Amino acid sequence: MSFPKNFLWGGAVAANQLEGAWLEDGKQPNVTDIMVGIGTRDPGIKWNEETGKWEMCLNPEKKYLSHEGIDFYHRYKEDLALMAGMGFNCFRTSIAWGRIFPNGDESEPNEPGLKFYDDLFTEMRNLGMEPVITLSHYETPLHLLTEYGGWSNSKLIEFWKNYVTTVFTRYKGKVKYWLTFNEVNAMLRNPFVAGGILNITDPKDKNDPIGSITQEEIWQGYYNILVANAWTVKIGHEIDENNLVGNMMTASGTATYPDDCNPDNVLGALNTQRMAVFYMCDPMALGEIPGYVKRIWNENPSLTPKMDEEGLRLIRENTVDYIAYSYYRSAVYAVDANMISNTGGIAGKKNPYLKESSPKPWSWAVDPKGLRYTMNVLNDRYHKPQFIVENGIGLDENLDENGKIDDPFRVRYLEMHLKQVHEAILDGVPCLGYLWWGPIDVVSAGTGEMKKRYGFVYVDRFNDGTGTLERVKKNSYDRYKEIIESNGEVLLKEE
Ligand code: BGP
Repeated sequence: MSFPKNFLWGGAVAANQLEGAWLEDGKQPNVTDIMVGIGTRDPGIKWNEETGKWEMCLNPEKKYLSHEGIDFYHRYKEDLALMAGMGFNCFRTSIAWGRIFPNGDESEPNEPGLKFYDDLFTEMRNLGMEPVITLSHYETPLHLLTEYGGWSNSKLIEFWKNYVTTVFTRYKGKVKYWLTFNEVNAMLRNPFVAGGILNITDPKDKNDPIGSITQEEIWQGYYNILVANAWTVKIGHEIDENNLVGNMMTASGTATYPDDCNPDNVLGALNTQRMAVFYMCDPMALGEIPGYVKRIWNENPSLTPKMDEEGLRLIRENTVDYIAYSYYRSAVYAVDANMISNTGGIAGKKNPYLKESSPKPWSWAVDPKGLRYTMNVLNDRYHKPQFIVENGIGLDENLDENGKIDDPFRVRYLEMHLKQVHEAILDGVPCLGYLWWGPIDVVSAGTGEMKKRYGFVYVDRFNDGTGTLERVKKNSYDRYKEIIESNGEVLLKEE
């Protein structure tokens, strides 16, 4: 009754949310660098009538906290040591694509960027942590959007191939676990950030770059990303047969429950699961674009992407080695519910059976059993190893008068979810590991603030950009350490 031997325990972060140094050593902006919260529809670009192009134009009234992040770029040794102190045997972060190919379309990589990750991965390995590396965590170089229209343009597949070939070659032997595109299945609801798409030819509202993205562009981007994903698997295996290449889904939408047994609610819940998760995960994991996606195209022929035999064959023949995903909460579908979504996944109607949620204004429902459900559904469907690469809770926390943070709710959240992970493993789900999202406080993806803290380690930085950047262990730090040290046994014994 414990977790599997060699279970991967750790935490996950993303370059754009913690590195800072946003324009250092040759890096150029990526799509998230120009947003304060990817949930906003207000990216820092404007249409230039003279050039007929979108240009970066940051809003001077806004605080782009991610530009300095928590200064991980310069402090990663200290931070990784803190992670190793909890006993992490793996650590997930991303390569900021724009550190390697600043504009995305260069043919030669930027050596200082390559060196940074070389040193970072060496440090992880020295500390006994297996690197788990996301190739793009909402980090498409901005130039690829403003110049090419982003992923709706098939040229990006070539740029991407050059990028992944470069990093697979450079980090051969240092990195084994790779993830392609973070939460890329969010692209239907967030085509600018998750899809990396921009309408550069005929934006219908020049004050609304995101609203101007067309459905045609989104579906073309979907196909191009599927082809790029397949190329990544193929190239990854060719360069190093030990590489394991996974996709990365926001899987919260898998746990979409029908409000009741009304068949319309049951079918609606199924449709939500499909259009939130499976429409993207099926082709990546099974090699086939599902019939209900083709139906959308058949009924609206202009939405059918340009596809070719070679691309479809690649998709068929190069499915991912494992399914990686984030899970934050479940959702309830009802015909009349507003199925709102954000970085936590889909929400929908309030679930009366769930008593807890994260604090306002975020209010993400806490549903540990939803994780067990998700793991089982994904296993029944894909029969592939799974990797939970994000789970966690964001709380508004400040140091108390003794300079400490007591965070029992985070501990409970962690324990409740891990118990359900264990149940799912007993159910037969092959689970490679569990990574806590944001083991050190980082800038929130959805809202761009510091105030929403996930860490076992507190970082002294605030929404107004002030703070000493000092790191302080929260009380939860020692509990996660105990859990990891015992390979989960302390948790299970107490039942
Ligand atoms: C996921 C993202 C992460 C992350 C997390 C928490 O969607 O992959 O980047 O930040 O959600 O979301 P938030 O920071 O908005 O609370």
